[in-house]
Amino acid sequence: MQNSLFRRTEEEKLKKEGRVPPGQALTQKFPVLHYGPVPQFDPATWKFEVWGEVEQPLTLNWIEFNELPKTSLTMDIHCVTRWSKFDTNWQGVSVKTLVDQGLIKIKPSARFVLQHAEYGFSVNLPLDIVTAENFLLATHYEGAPITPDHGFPLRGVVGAVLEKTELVVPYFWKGAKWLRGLEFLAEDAPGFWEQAGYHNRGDVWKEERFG
Ligand SMILES: Nc1nc2c(c(=O)[nH]1)N[C@H]1C(S)=C(S)[C@@H](COP(=O)(O)O)O[C@H]1N2
Ligand SMILES: [Mo]
Repeated sequence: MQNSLFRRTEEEKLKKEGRVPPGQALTQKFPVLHYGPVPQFDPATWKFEVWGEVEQPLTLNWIEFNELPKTSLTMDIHCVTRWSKFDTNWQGVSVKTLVDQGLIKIKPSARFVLQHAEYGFSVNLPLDIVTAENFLLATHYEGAPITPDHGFPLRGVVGAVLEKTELVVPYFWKGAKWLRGLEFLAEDAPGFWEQAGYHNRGDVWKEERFG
């Protein structure tokens, strides 16, 4: 963690505002964290799929995905390895929009969602988080396409939306980079990091780091 006077002054200010969760420190960089290699993106074969507890499965190619209405979100993100980044801006498609537009019709039996990414990576979240405003299928970070090591062309992002502090705030691992689909589930199923010993819920403010 860099320790410039600027970083520490900024961190003090955020702490006074009650925005720094326990055990976290401000970073002004953007660390890269993932298991395995960075996958190649081929727009000709890339597909985004939705299946499971939905009325009808959905498949969108890269062109179709980019025609969906986009949303912009500013949120704080908190990595379980103890760095936090504040006021990060993301652009992409919210699941809420897909539901509102009737593209996804969620069955009443659905309670959880698994994000499926390249190389079989997965991560689970409760349905109410995925359909809330703090969850985004993100294509852009700070106005530019997400870089390959941060998840290009699509990643899930979940964080604290400032106006929604009453929501559970999951650690940043709960967003899958190189996202390829969403599976709606009646029963919870642990994802990659959850199976490796991380907490199933991962609430930042309760410091739910390990299960
Ligand atoms: N596909 C994939 N997504 C992933 C991971 C991973 O290993 N594979 N790691 C998660 C973890 S542990 C973190 S902290 C964030 C890191 O995102 P960043 O590299 O953009 O900072 O990605 C999450 N998404
Ligand atoms: Mo992480």
